Amino acid sequence: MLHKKIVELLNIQINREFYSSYLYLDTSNYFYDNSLNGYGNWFDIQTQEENAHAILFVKYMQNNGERAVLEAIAKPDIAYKSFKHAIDEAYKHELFISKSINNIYWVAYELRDFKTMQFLDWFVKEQGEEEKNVDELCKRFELFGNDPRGLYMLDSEMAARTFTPPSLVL
Ligand code: OFO
Repeated sequence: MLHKKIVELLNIQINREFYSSYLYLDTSNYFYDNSLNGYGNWFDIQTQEENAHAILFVKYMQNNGERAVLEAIAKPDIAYKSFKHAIDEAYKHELFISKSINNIYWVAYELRDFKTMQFLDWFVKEQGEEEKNVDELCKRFELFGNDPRGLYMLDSEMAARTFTPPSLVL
């Protein structure tokens, strides 16, 4: 049995993970629409990762006798003003998600819910990696993205990203 506060926060997190997936699909669309297919691919993969994260939360609830409540997913409505703006928004979003996961961790800690803390350990680490990856995306864009040849090279690099399903075993 999970505490009702944990159930409530996990349900919110499921929606946030699905929203992340939706947001990055929109970002991917934006880049494809601007012929930066490598960045489009990078955000496509991110979309798949976020979707997988949402499912992991759903599974965790199932494994603990709880049925996840699937709420409506908000419309991603950021009007990107530039390529850099789109990447910066992704970084901002990752910081928000890290905060959200840390908050569940904190509540689990207060409730001495060691099982949920252990489940969340993987996500805490994953968010650390995602923050680093998107921060690197921002920095590399600042360095090379304003030069057409630099941008072409960056975009080609982004095309190489592939999806690896999460390694977390529930
Ligand atoms: Fe779900 O990993 Fe980032 O947001």
